[in-house]
Amino acid sequence: MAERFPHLKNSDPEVYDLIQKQIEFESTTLKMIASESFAPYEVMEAQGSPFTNKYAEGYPGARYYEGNEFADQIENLARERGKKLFGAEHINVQPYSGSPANNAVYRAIAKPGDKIMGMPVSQSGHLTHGWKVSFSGMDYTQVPFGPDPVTGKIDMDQVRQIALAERPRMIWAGTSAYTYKLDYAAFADIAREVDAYLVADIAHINALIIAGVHPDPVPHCDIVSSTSHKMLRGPRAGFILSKIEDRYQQKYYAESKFNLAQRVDRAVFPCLQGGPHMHAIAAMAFAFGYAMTDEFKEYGRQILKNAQALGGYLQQRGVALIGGGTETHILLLDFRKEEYTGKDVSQAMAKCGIIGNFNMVPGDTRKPFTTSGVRLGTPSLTAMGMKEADMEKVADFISRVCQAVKNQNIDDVAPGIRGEVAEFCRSFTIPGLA
Ligand code: DSN
Repeated sequence: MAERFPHLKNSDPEVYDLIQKQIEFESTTLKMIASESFAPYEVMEAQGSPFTNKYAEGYPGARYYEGNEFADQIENLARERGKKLFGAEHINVQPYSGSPANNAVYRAIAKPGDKIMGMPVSQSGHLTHGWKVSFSGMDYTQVPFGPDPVTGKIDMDQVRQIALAERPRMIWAGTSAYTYKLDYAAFADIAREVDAYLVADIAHINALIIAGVHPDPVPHCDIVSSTSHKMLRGPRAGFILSKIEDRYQQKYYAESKFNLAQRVDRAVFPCLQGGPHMHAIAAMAFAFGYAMTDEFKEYGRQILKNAQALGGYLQQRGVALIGGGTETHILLLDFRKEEYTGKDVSQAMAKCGIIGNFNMVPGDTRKPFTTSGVRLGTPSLTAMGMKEADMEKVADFISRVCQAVKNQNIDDVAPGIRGEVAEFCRSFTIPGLA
């Protein structure tokens, strides 16, 4: 295989060296951060293409710069593929990432000060769903809901009661550390009952939806936002799917001449962003095309199978899980009853080459910077080609780390486990790295 990054190697060995180190790191560790996977070469090639040079403020056919013949074509290709992939009426592919996409969602359907229902970060939600230190919690008033502290599952009756009492302008159906499927039909019934917009944030679970192993939010929601990286394996960017017409136009936007799709577009540009990242949009076009293949759908199904197999093997080895397993790509290891914390375990895992993150769990009494949980996901392992049987080995590594944390001898055992993990990883072909 031809040498990669030859120009960088010649002109900037310092940057080249760090890229090589990252490749070595990613090739020899178990990447189990639930929001990561492996982008294929094609995504990296498209992102490294001359589209990175192009200014294209505006939308296809209506740009504020000349020379956009091919930029228009690539953006239209991404839009057509994205709409087809998700069965959406409208798509905007310009958001720079997930948080800017969600910022645009607010601008399209809410006004500063409006009440919005979302899950706090400490209860499996996302920063942009109204968390106090994010723009979303500063500019809008979060009405929180969250999983039951005992079961770890959202109680839809409770969601309905809160919505009826608070009458929010919008409801976020989206999570970043949740192990159950979301019932979008039930969310939609509640939203309609209180005249709220329903927005699904599917950044974490889009491949599961594409693979048909998670309910599809598109028929039920006014807007669906997402990133195109994470398990979708595209560029680090965002996109927004929406209906064209606004079901609440008369109620909330009677004075506006713009429908819902137009308001989403105007919220992205010119309200929040300038020039779109055309290199990311080119990569998104590829990623949407790839996500329509049988190979990708099989990957989506296998993510779930691997997460469920891993959950089973971990519990056999005495590692407790929130909800006793998973219906998604995520496992939440539960250390609420232990003297050690989620942070202790995630740091110990990292010493052994198993990369996850410490995370609050439902009913957590510890602080966000220590936590009682560790969040793990299976997209990256699945992209490497791992199957259910491989999860036994992964569970074995993780349970040995937990035991070492308990025995307070992690520094003694870490080098040995680290070596075994690296050897195990080398037996797989890693997309985009091999
Ligand atoms: N920060 C991402 C995650 O890890 O879940 C979501 O944006």
